[in-house]
Amino acid sequence: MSVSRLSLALFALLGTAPIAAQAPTPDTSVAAAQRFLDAAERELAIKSVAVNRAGWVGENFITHDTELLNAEAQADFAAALKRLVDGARRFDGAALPPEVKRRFLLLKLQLAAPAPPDSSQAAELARLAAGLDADYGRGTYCKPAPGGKPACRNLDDLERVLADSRNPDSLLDAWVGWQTIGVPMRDRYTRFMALANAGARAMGFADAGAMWRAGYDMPPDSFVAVVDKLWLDVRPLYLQLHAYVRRRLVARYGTRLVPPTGMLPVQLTGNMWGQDWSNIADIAIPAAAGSASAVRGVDLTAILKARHVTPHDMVRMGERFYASLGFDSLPATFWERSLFVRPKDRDVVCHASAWYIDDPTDLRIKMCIEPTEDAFRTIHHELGHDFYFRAYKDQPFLYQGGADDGFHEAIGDAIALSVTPRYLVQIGLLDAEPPPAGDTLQLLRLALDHVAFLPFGITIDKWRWEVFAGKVAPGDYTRRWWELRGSYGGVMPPLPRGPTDFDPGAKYHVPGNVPYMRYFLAQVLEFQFYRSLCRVAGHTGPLYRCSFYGSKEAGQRLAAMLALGASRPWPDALETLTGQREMDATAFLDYFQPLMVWLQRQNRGAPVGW
Ligand code: X8Z
Ligand code: ZN
Repeated sequence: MSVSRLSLALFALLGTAPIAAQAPTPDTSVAAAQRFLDAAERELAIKSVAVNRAGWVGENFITHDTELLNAEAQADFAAALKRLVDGARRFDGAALPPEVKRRFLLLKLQLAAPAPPDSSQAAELARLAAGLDADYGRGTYCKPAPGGKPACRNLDDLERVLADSRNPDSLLDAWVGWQTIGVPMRDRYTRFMALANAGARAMGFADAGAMWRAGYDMPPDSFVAVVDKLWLDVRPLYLQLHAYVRRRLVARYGTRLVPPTGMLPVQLTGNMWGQDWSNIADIAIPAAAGSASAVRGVDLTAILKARHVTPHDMVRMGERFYASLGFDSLPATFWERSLFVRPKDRDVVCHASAWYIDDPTDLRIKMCIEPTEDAFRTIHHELGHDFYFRAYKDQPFLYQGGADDGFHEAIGDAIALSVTPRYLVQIGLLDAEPPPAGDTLQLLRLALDHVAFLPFGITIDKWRWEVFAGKVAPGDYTRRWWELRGSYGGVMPPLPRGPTDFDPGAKYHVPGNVPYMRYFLAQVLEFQFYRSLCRVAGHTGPLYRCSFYGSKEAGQRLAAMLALGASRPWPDALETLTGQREMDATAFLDYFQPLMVWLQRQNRGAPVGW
């Protein structure tokens, strides 16, 4: 039902005669607001299925046509949403209960890039969004081969070099090569942002970044203060890890490549973006005298490779974890429709994602799975999204979301923290649990992922918020990107970057327009969730040894929070699971406490910071 027909019907119900030349007073009662929202939800629920299907096909079979079909579906949804948000304006200032106001806010926040008022600009925005996303998926780095066809490598190939090669020239080449995919995106991204900003402004937000910050049940300034405080709480641990890893890199590559008191060259971190250093565990955890392999932590990647565990097996293992908590197993369609392996014959966006296409059960993941620990954890991450989708599927449409987006990202990661050595023994991937003497280096392995991620997690949207706010000119995008990567994380590019480079475009969430602060929040929240679930499961002893695998009690507690979806402000959801109403980093810091002590000892007398 269209909004104009709805308001006409309401007017007829009231039965008052219009006064000539005077606009009728709209009904802004609570009941009218609820009816409006119910109708909006019905319309959006239908339209969202088309968006999901087009999005799935657009990312899974990248062609000229699927890109346009994706853009059309997005534009159609965005136009409907715009009409609804405009219609909702008549309730501005009406005395409405908080839960109704919350639904109106959630309505405005449905799209990360809302349509601008001008319809041709709205179509342009949808095309730019679909095009940038597809271009990321198509991205390859081709090098002229002497006398032959250029040799092209996709992101998987280049990421493998970053993870496995220890040859500085190969690392530099792979890193610089991948950044080239960003260059042609810069001007389109600039235009994309201007149009998204126009959409956000039409809804009363200062810009799209301000709109993103409005989704956290607190005044936007307070949200920024909470984020900054969390970062300051975990920063000392990061500084210790950074200093330690820098010394290990100096030992490996020498001071010509690694400045002993400076920043880490990103191409030496084992990861394209320097966001996860677990691929250089071999460098960080040397086979020095006294550290027998049994105390050097479990190398899950080596195990998965040695045992020839297939991508399908890895997903089954993830599913079994959730089933052990009491969740229903995944439907047959999940196995039929998901993508687990990069297809050889077509372009796809391989960046891992989880999908809920339509009611009641069409859940999927899309991932190009390699036999690595990183992928194993990411599978649990993606399944966390799917089990969350299913848990809140009976909520009204606007409440079909995480308590906030950080919650959505944290669920599967909290589960993955239960992938402990003991759990690997339980599921038959490891023959025997390593002795307690191995705990610290096992923690170091995890810190190379979780602790290293923190400054990266915060910087992406610190950058985007500034860019959306118009504080950075296009010629300075990449300069500012690295300034923030440097000041928060002490990570630097291997070569000077120029004004036409667009390194942010080489990170999926920028062309994909996925807000990123969610991952920083998730990094903190997942430890809060995990600590509570461990307590419910009756765990005693050091937190990092806990696995709540098989605990139906933990499963019930988790399910109760998931089922709330976005129906309550996030502090209520957090309280349901943890008894706390605030995000705090104590669980994170408790978990890594023994490592902090060890790192401080290792770093004694050595430079810390940059
Ligand atoms: O994008 C993701 C997930 C999909 S929601 C794989 N993550 C961030 C990233 O890869 O940059 C998970 C960790 C951070
Ligand atoms: Zn995710």
